[in-house]
Amino acid sequence: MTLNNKTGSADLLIGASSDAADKLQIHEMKVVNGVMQMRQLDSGLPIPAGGSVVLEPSSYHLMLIGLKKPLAPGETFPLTLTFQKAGNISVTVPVHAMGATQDNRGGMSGMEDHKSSGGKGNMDVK
Ligand SMILES: [Cu+2]
Repeated sequence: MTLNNKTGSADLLIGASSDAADKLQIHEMKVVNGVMQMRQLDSGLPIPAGGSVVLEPSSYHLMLIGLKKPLAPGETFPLTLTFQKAGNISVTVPVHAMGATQDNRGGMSGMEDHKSSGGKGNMDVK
């Protein structure tokens, strides 16, 4: 999933929610001392003015905590992204089969190349 900011001012992804899970967290994955680590971005994910940020497994992603029901590959589910300036934007994301990066707390979104429909307002989510 790619977040495109088509406005002239920077924005911040400050949260996300979905009926599919208890809560969603914005995570960053990076290699520290040769070890892949994941951490939650407490202050949000900045989207530069006129720029874009890609959500993918090896980088920034949304983590679904406490899935309400199992998500099967091929299904889609709705997601609401909350931006500091653009406000709430609803998208529909597909579920992909996952590999070893899955942990037992839930699933990840932003895996692979999400082609999400929807997106209104100034922030375009694809
Ligand atoms: Cu994560």
